[in-house]
Amino acid sequence: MMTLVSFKICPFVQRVTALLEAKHLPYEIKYICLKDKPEWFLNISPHAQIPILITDSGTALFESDAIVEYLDEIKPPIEAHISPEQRALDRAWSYMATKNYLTQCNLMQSADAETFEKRLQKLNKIFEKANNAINKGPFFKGETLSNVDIAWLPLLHRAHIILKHTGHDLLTGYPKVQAWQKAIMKKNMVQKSVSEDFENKFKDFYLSSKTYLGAARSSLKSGGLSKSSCQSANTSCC
Ligand SMILES: N[C@@H](CCC(=O)N[C@@H](CS)C(=O)NCC(=O)O)C(=O)O
Repeated sequence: MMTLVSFKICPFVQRVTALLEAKHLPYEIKYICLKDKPEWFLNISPHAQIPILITDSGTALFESDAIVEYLDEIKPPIEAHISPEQRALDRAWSYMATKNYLTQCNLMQSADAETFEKRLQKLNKIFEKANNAINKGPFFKGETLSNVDIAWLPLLHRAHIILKHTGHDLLTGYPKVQAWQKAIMKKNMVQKSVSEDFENKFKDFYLSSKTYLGAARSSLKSGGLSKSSCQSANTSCC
């Protein structure tokens, strides 16, 4: 069976697990601690990054883009009969999401309102592009789920958790993206693509007292956002 070397709150891992789930491919997960990377991992991961997918024949694949393309080679894409042009477009829209996973990680770690707003503007740019590109929905390209949905899933899932716990909607102003997020969140693969304790781990990391969003979370109960309660985040991005 394939093994995915993982870290619980990594969005690059989640895009791979979501695809494995969507394709019903069996796999096992091996979690590592990024702050104390084991020797065996450093030996197989050229960038010392996760995800790493160890194939059935024991080859260690790295870079989530390459892993996704490999999975599409061994089992047909979740959307059948895509032309080469359409596949290129799908990849380009997918890259737009994956290139901004860290933008969202940084945004969520912002320690104060000013930093948060500045970083949000960067993320807003891609949500605006997606909002303009979506036609009828419910998914990015219409009725059928595609690799583009899988690539954006970690961004939309994280925005959903933030809204739930802080009342802060990262997708405000982008109604088509909000509707798309709702459609994605209804899919079983979202929960299956993360560990059972994902939401708690996520909250501990991004919604702690050290972040602006964490302050929003605590003040949601007490009725208002207190900027002065923010402290600087000293953790590194996922
Ligand atoms: N381009 C890589 C990015 C993967 C990445 O940035 N992974 C992060 C975790 S989300 C990582 O392994 N960081 C190593 C570290 O924090 O030491 C991919 O698409 O797989």
